[in-house]
Amino acid sequence: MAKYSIKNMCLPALLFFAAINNVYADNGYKLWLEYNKITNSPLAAAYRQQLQYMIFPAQSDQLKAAKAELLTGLDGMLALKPTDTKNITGGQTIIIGTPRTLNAFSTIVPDSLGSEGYLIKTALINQKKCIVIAANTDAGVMYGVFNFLKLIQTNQPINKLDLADHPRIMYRVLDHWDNLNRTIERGYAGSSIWNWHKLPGIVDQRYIDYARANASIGINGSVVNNVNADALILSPSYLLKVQALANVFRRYGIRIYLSVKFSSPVELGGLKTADPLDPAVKKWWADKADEIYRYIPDFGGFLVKANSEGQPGPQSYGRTHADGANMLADALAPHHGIVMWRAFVYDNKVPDDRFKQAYNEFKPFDGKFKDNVIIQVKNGPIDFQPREPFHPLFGAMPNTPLMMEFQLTQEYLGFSTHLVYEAPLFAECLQSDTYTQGKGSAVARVIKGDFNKKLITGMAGVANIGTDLNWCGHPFAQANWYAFGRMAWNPDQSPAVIAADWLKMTFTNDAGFVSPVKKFMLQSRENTVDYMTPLGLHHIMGVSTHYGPGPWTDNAGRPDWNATYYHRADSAGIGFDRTGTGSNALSQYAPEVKAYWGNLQTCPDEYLLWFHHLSWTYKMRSGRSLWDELVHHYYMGADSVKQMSLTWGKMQGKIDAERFTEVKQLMQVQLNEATTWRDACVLYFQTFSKMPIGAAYPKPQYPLNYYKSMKFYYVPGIGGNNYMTN
Ligand code: GCW
Repeated sequence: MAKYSIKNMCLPALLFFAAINNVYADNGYKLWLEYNKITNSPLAAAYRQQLQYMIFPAQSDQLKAAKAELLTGLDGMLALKPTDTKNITGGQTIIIGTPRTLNAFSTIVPDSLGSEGYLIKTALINQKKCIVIAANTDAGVMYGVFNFLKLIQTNQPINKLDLADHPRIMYRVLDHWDNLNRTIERGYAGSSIWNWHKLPGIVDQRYIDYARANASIGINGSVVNNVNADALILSPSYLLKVQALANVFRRYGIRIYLSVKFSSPVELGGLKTADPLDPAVKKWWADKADEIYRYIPDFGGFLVKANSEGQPGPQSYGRTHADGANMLADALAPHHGIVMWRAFVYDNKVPDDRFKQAYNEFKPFDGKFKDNVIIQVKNGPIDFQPREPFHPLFGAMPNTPLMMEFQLTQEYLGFSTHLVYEAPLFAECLQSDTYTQGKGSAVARVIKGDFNKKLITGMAGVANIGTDLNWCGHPFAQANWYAFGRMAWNPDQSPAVIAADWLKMTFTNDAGFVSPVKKFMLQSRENTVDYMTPLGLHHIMGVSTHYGPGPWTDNAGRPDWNATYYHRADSAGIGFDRTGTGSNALSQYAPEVKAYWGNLQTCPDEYLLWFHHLSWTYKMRSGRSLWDELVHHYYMGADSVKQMSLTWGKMQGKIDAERFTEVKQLMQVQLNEATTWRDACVLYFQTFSKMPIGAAYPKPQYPLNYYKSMKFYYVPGIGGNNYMTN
C-alpha cells in the first residue's frame, strides 16, 4: 500500500496499519492483498535472489500505482526493495512496461494480448536472466503486476515463467445498490462506502483500497448507485462527487458508471414528460451526457432498471424497452459510453408465470438495440435464488449482446452470516448448455460473444461491499467478490482453483488449512440449497426482507411475491408445473433443454420442483418418496453446517486468532439459522404431506407456529423504517 499521510487517512485505514504490527490480529481489511511475510526462508531467499534489480519506468498515474503495488507486495512478503535501474547492470532483473515505456518491448508484445492482456516471461537478455512483464497498455501492465504478485502470494516458482493472459469479457463491472443516504439495498456489510456528504472534498483511503482490490482481479467498472435510482445523482453537485471517485478509479483502470432514473428529465430537468421519442427529452439526455463527460472524460455509461418493480420507463409513455435504451444510447454514443439495460422485468398484472415475463418482453426486440446497448440479464429467470436454471434469454437473443448479472450480496443466501462460496453457482450457470447454436453453446460462450464477434460483452456482480472493517461482513464473503472478478475475466475458470488462490492470498499457504477449507467452501452452496430450497424449491424466504424461512407467505402485496405462488404445495403434492400441462415456461428454451428438464427421466433432482408438480409419494432415484427425500435434504443441509464448523474448529492456530474466532462464531449463527430453516420448512410442508419425519432424525425443536410467529427487527438491506418480517 502506498504511503499516505496520517492526516488524510480514515479510521479503517488506521486500524489496518495497527493490525500489521500484531500478527495475531487481522481484521480482514486487506482482503486478498494481505502480502503476509513468507516464512519459508529458502523460498523467500530464492525469490529475493531473482528480484534484485528492477527496470520499471512509470510516468503515468496507472503505472505509478502498479509500481507502488509491486513495491508494497515485495516489501510485505520478502522485505525486499529491488534496486531501480535503467539498464541491465547485473544480478537478476525484473523488467516491466509497454512498447511505449520501453523501446525493446515493441517486438515482444503480441497484438493478441489486446488492450488489457499481459505476459510474464523468463528471458535471457544481455546474458542476464530476467523476468519480463509486458503489455500493450498501462492497464495490461497493472494486471500483469497483480498476477505476478499472486504467483509469490501463492508460493509459485518464478524461475521459468511463460504466462500470457487476457480478459475474455470486456465490461467487468460491480453494481452497487447503494443509495445516496448511504443505506444499501440488500446490503449486509454496513453502510455504503461512498460518503456522498463528504465528497468531493474528502477522498477516503477506502476508495483507493477498493480500486486496488478490484484492479487486482480485473474488475474494470463500477456502477456506484442503486438501480432503484435517485434522479439527484445527475445533478451538478453530485456529478462533482462522482468525478472525485472517477479520479481515484482511473488510476486503477476502473471506469465509473451511473444508474439513472428514466424520469430524470421530469424530476431534474423540469420537463413535462420523459417520453423517449420526445425531441426535448432526447436533447435533455444528450446535453446531460455532454455535461457528464466534461466532468469525467472516461465515463463508462448508464445502467437502467426500467418498468420494473415500480420504476419508471419507456412503457410509462407507451414506448418500448428498445425505444428507451436506444434513446440513451444515442446520447452516450458520441462519447463512446454504453447503456446496460436490465431485463429484470415482471408485472403482477400479467397473468402469466413470472418465470416467462422477461423473455416475453425482450425476445421480440432481439437485434433491435443500438450497438452500444447491452442487455443485462440475471443468471436465472426469477431472482438470484440459491439455485435457478439459467435464464431462457441466454439462448434466445442471438443478435443482441447479453450481459450476465450475478448477485454477490447474499440476499437469498443467508445474508452475511452464512458461509456460501458462490463460484460453484456462477460456474453452474455459465457452463449450462443453451443449445442456441447446437450442442456446446454454453451460457459462458453466449456472454463471451463467441457466436457473434461484433458484440460487446459484459458481466456484472451486485456488490457485497460496505463499511464493515472486513468490507463484506463475513470474512468468507470476500471470496465471492474475488471469485466474481476472476470469473468475469475468464468465465471458464474453475471454482476450486479460485478458492485455493483466495485462501492462500487471504489466510495462509499451509496445506493443512487450504485443503480442508477449500473442500467445505466448494460444498457450501449446495449445503445452503439443502437447508433452504432443496430439490428445486425457490422463493420461499421471508417476504420483503428475504431473511429466514417464509414458505407459508400467502398475503404479500402481490401474488408473485408469495412463497405459495412458487412451491404450490397442496395435499396432492408440491412444485411448479412448467411443462406443457402447466405454465409451459420450458418452451422458452431450446428443444433439447426443454426435453431434458421437462422429462422426469432426465430432469436432475436439483431442478425437479422448478419444473414439475409431483405427488408426495413420487418415487425418487434414491428409492425414497419425494417427501422423505425433501426431509433428507433439509437434515443433510443443516448437518453439513455442523460438519463445516467442526472442520473449522481444527484450524485454530493455523491463522490469526481474530478471523478464526469471527468465523467460528458466524458458523454457530449459521448452524442455528440452518436448523430454523430446516425445522420450519419440514413442519410447514408436513401440513400438506401428512407424512412422518423419519425416526432417525432429531425432532424439530418447536411447533410450526413458533417459526411462523418469529419476528426479526430492523433486518438489514431494506432501509427506512421497514423493520419487520414474516
Ligand atoms: O432481487 C430483487 C430485490 C430488489 C432489487 C431487485 C432488482 C434493486 O429484492 O431489492 O432492487 O431485485 O434486481 O432490481
